[in-house]
Amino acid sequence: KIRADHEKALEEAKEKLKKSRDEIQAEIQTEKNKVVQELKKKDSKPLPLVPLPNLIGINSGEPSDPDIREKRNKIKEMMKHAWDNYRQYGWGHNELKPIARKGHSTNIFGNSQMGATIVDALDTLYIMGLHDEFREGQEWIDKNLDFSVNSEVSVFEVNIRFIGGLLAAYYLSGQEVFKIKAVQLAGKLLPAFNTPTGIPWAMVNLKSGVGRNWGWASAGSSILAEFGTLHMEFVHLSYLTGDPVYYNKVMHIRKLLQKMDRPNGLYPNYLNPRTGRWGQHHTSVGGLGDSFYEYLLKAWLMSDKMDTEARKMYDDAIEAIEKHLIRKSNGGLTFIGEWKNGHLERKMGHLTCFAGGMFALGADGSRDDKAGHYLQLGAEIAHTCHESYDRTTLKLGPEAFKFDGGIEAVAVRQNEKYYILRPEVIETYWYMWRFTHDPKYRQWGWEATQAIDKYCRVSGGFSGVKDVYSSSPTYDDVQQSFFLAETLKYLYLLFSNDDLLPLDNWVFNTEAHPLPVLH
Ligand code: DMJ
Repeated sequence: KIRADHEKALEEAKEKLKKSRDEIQAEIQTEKNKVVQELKKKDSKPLPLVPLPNLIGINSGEPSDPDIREKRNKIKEMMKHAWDNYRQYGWGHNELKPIARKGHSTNIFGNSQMGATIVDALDTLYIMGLHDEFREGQEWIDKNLDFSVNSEVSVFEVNIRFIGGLLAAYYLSGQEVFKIKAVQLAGKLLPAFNTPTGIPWAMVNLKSGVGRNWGWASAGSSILAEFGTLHMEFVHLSYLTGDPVYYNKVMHIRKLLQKMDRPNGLYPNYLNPRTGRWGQHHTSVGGLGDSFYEYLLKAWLMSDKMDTEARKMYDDAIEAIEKHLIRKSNGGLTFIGEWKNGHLERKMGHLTCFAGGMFALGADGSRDDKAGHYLQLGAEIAHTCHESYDRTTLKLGPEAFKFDGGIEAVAVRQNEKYYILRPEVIETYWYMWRFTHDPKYRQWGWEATQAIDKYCRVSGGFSGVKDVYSSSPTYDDVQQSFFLAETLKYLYLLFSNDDLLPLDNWVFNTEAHPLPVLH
């Protein structure tokens, strides 16, 4: 058979060589056109008509108190400043360098210009009523956002920022283009799940589908917060396409995790996708772990509280976290440390501060009716994180802060003193505000707004700062896309009425993109 195939191929080659150069080129072109047509057919396969979930609370949320209105307008003005400068100097690039006034990108977005800031900012623009800007973004996405690129991207980042951003823009505006793009992109991520265990690779090449893991991760592992932060978006993708493939992928991950032994009931941050074994026994509610816990809770909320399996996993996880990682400092500040090979590191990251909001959000429905306890825990974390801001010169929080000896909520290492426009502390203020209406959360949110405007604003946008303890900080010259997606959105919501995106009907993904509850 091999010989016969070989001879047939030789015959064909001989035939081809008899043709003129032009004829051969024309044939190649015809073949190419056929492939393009096929691809188009595949892409334009219409999505099924599904009933839209209950989209309640897409309104202006305008507060009646003139002082609150003024603060909210200020936040909207900051959004406009961030957007206009990106529009002028970084349009189409992933992010903006506000001082160099040019585009910026990092390896999480691969090597192509995917307009990360546009996609991440869309729903914030919409909520703030910046409709011209929203339309500009939509037009760019329609004409330019193309996923057939030879580029290796982070599966997690693309999921939370792009798929989450596109889905939220679709639900808010009803514009089909966002749904279509989200589904096209999701198809490009699926090859990342082709591993011996079904635990996806951290990165995938959008064109070839080849996946691999970060070189720095323990023993070739995938990261808990990455493969564990796909559920919300993937459930919506299955809902909108009628194709269970997305749902099956994330449920497979869940089932696999359920079967595994957990040291002290804690989930390690690292899991090897080839062997299915844990890597180093490090556990964190901050970087590398954070949104895995968040998505267990939100899976339950997004299912209209039907997904009790997810709720149970969340309850078990936070019980172990409370037992092993949460402590009170000598000065009475509650903090969440990190577990490293059998000992507790008394250090908390800015990223970990999101947990205050998570505890409050999960209070209702908690095991043994400990709602009061978890709301209190949320308030204590909010207080600690506020202290981490208040104890700096710029009144902006450091990346990580310690609780050791006499040190309380202060960064020690020089490389942990930066603030890169992160949202987590403000996110927690907003959730605490929604659940308690204690005015201190608006006050703390306003302090942060003023500090960002004073120390991070430059004429070309907003920049992170390298040292929050220095009175003359230097800039890192990056306007992160999550500043527009999350930080400014949470601030705006903090000064809006609660009937704008009520939490009974919307669940925010980990990049602050609201997705409706699927009743
Ligand atoms: C965001 O991209 C997301 O919130 C993610 O879950 C972790 N943190 C960054 C912003 O700090």
